[in-house]
Amino acid sequence: MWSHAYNLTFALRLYWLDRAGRVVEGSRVFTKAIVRLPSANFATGLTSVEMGTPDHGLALEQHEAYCAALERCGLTLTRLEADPHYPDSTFVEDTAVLTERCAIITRPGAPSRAGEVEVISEVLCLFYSSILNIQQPGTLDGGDVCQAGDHFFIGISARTNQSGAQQLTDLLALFDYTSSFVDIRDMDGILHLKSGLAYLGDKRLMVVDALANREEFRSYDLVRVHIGDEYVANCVLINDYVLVAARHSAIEEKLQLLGYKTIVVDVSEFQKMDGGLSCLSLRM
Ligand code: CIR
Repeated sequence: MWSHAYNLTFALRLYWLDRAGRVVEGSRVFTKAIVRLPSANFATGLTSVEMGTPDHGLALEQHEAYCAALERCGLTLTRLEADPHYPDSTFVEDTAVLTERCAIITRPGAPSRAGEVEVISEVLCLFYSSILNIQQPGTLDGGDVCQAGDHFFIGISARTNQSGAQQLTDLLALFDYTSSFVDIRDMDGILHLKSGLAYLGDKRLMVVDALANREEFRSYDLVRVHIGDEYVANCVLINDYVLVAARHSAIEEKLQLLGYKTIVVDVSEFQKMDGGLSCLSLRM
């Protein structure tokens, strides 16, 4: 049944020739994204950092600028209303894993976030013929899932357990994707795997120093992010652009030297709630 659905799914992927004339697999072509406004009580959500209370008015402005950046990348947005029942629900990325071939609804690891998946499931029905679910006892946050071509790195974290990671692996395998686990439970300051890792296409990863020596990343070109700059590792490649967090100009310049076009987005109010650029949208 799922392989039938797979055939119905429209997958877009860029390919090009490198300087030696080899075919290089690029990254996905994204056309749409789902975003959700921060609710007025968003400062009552979960956070592990002590950076002060976010300003809701400024968060709304930053969210709008973030949406404009996504549109500049070519995405058509589905904008969801804020939901005060779920103060963390602006971080939509954690509720689903969206691939070119299927959508998988997660089971968020924080109990206060469990109900966020309901609305997202309804919305995803509009876009996907194949929607699967992570089941009990598994927990999985989308922020722990980093797609690198046809391979997925899955973080085992305070939010994503072994069962959730294994279920995701098994579901992705039905659609010819491979996966491997990256245990980040002993790492301070990294809530999710993508807090310290981003795929930049063409077998290149941006990675914090603390993850750089992991065996899993040995066959990739690494753009390293040093101590003090970790927050910028949560950048997002969308079509022709990389979204980069404000106030990290050295990394931005490094990306530009590598040939990337960058868009700087200030999400300081979301950082206060442990959120970064990737968490604020579900891209497809
Ligand atoms: C939480 O702790 O769940 C939210 N305050 C932040 C979630 C950030 N999501 C992400 O990195 N994917």
